[in-house]
Amino acid sequence: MKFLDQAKLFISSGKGGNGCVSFRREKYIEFGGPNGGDGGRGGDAIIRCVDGLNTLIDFRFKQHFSAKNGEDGKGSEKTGGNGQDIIINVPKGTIVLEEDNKTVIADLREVNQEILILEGGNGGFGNSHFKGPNNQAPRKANAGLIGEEKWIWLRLKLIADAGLIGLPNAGKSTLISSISAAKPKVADYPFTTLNPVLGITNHKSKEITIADIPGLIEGAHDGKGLGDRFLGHVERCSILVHLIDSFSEDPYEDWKTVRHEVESYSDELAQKKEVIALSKVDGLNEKDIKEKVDLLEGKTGKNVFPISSVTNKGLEEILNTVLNVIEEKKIKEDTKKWSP
Ligand SMILES: Nc1nc2c(ncn2[C@@H]2O[C@H](COP(=O)(O)OP(=O)(O)OP(=O)(O)O)[C@@H](O)[C@H]2O)c(=O)[nH]1
Ligand SMILES: [Mg+2]
Repeated sequence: MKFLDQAKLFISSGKGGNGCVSFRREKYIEFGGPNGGDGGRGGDAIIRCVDGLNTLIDFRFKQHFSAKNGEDGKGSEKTGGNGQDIIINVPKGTIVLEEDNKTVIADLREVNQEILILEGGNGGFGNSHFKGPNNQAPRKANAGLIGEEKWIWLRLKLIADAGLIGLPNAGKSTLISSISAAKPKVADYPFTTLNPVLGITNHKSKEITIADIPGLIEGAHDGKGLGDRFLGHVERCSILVHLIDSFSEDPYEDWKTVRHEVESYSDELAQKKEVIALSKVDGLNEKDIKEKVDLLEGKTGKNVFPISSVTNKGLEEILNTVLNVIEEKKIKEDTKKWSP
């Protein structure tokens, strides 16, 4: 199975053009001086963060990216043209790593942010550079410098305001499809979602981005069911919305299972604000809902919202909470930015 959140690329910058050996040949000038131009610079390899991309899917089909070589210098002092840069466009949230897939080269979080990954080789000097008092007719020119090449990894960690977590079949994808235009597959069997999906919802004229990830199971933080990779996608969210199926035999046990994975993954993730959504409550009567909500709130110490993505019950309330947390976090970050 191929995933869209990781890609290995081979990139190369361009070689510089060679300097040229050439002499002036003009009527009435017997011994024309050297006039070989310099080679052009090889193109750079650049990675740029752009809007409008959500996955690394394009790299499934193309893994090699080469900048163009600089042109060789020409006679009459003509410098060769510079080689064209290669620009690799990636989505917001892409981390660029060395071939070892561990050493981070860059973390591209802002649109238009770019990094120069490999520099093109310099062009070589043409023979006009080598003219001196002792050598009026140098036959020497430099070769252009070679470009560089290497393998790198791209890893996408979605940047969303809220992340949906929960066991498989908890109703995460149904929720995101009822509050946003995202239409992930929904089905009545576990592991329906295989790749993270981003949805955008408008609430009180504010945009909220929400990440739906595949269901988490015991051992997820260790990579079981690729869970560690999925947890990476909610690492940068302001708030976790933890869905628990109200039809479950033991909702508290479900909560603990997923919490254990979150806590084992990282402290940072564990400390994120979490709200609980008790899902699919259209199947329960008010008394049962209250009983389950009270029980979960008592045991977890967190706010529990009974919701139904079918009747839209509770969605307004949960979005209000999500929005409040996001706004609070923004205010905190802005204060940090502006205070000396
Ligand atoms: N009655 C009812 N059924 C729901 C609701 N939300 C989800 N379901 C059903 O629950 C099943 C699982 O829903 P999904 O949204 O695919 O669950 P998921 O959490 O995304 O599952 P994975 O992608 O496998 O992790 C589907 O059959 C849905 O129709 C709800 O609010 N009410
Ligand atoms: Mg799903």
